[in-house]
Amino acid sequence: MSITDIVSQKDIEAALESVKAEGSFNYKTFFQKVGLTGKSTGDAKKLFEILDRDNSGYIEEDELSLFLKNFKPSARALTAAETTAFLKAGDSDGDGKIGVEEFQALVKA
Ligand SMILES: [Ca+2]
Repeated sequence: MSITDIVSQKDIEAALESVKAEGSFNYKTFFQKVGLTGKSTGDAKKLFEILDRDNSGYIEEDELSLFLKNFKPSARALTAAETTAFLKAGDSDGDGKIGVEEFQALVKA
């Protein structure tokens, strides 16, 4: 499974360009730009599996900080503040990590 099976290379480039500056990452805007908003739960699950690098069944904080690198290896890591905000937005049950259903809800929103 490759990220470009889910979203287009062109949209990835444009979305990454828009979050180049540290502190500029907002998951909602990014999901929109990269074409994820409104994707099916199946596509959201595929992306979740890419983001869950250690296959633990959850996206933990360290994996979340590397979020942009899944779209392009040379992309920057998220700052601590960006990672925390992203985690808070997705972690609706408050266990400190994002499960697949929580992630699907984020993509749908
Ligand atoms: Ca994980």
